[in-house]
Amino acid sequence: HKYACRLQWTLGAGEQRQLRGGHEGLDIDFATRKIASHLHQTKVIVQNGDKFETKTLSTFRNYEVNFTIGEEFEEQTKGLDNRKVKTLVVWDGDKLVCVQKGEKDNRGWKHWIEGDMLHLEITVLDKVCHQVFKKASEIR
Ligand code: 1AG
Repeated sequence: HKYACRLQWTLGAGEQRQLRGGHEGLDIDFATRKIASHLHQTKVIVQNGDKFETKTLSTFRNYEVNFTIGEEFEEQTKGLDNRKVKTLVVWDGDKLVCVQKGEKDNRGWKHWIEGDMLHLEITVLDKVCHQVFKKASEIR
């Protein structure tokens, strides 16, 4: 984890396994849920030591969040559910684990890599969404 690298990954529709209700758990309206659940997303992660810049890109909306491992910060989930949360990201072994404290309990995500695949598990309340991204490119 100690080197600088830029990784880009793509998520195709159908590679997202959702135990139904993740969007509902965040109070996302029906129309937005319909669009969001069929999106192809691209995840761009730039790591420089403990610092991460992440971008989630799609034709519908983009979401960017930057963080430093072990440093809590205020995250505004602009364009997602538009809430304010206190976010902390740490390493748990080879998993990047994020806890988002706020109005919604048990909220956060985990990232890990298996071969050419980037996994993302997003949780809110008792809902879990598992996304699997394929590696698109790597530039060092
Ligand atoms: C995230 O990734 C979430 C990134 O923090 C967005 C992925 C899924 C959507 C999450 C919640 C649903 C809320 C609103 C739906 C509306 C629009 C969907 C737009 C999706 C593309 C941006 C964790 C980590 C970030 O990778 O570093």
